Amino acid sequence: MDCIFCKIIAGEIPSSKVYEDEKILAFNDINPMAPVHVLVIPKIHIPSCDGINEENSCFVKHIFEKIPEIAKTAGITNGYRVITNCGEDAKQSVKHLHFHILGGRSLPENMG
Ligand code: DGP
Repeated sequence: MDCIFCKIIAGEIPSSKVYEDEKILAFNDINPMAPVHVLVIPKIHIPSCDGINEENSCFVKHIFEKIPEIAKTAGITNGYRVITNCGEDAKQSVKHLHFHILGGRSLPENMG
């Protein structure tokens, strides 16, 4: 499958890893929008939020259970924002479900 995040999971493309376990991987975004900008992805290919279902939602549950630990590991101490872009209007560019964790400074109020 020609998916850049599946290639990162497989180790075919290098990444700056923040956290990994059997279900998920967290790594630094290549184009950071904040001092801390981590992406958290499931280790199975789910194209976007639209692809979440009863069979795979355990990966999403696990991501949210681990986000506080990942944010702390990444150095965030004073709050953070979690964002996922889904589809055209949201400008989703990588078609593998991912959650952005943004922090490390006071973030703008306007989200679009
Ligand atoms: P989105 O626009 O929500 O689909 O965000 C995709 C993000 O993925 C974007 O912030 C840049 C990041 N990204 C794309 N390719 C790579 C890559 O090869 N390595 C890393 N670390 N991040 C990537």
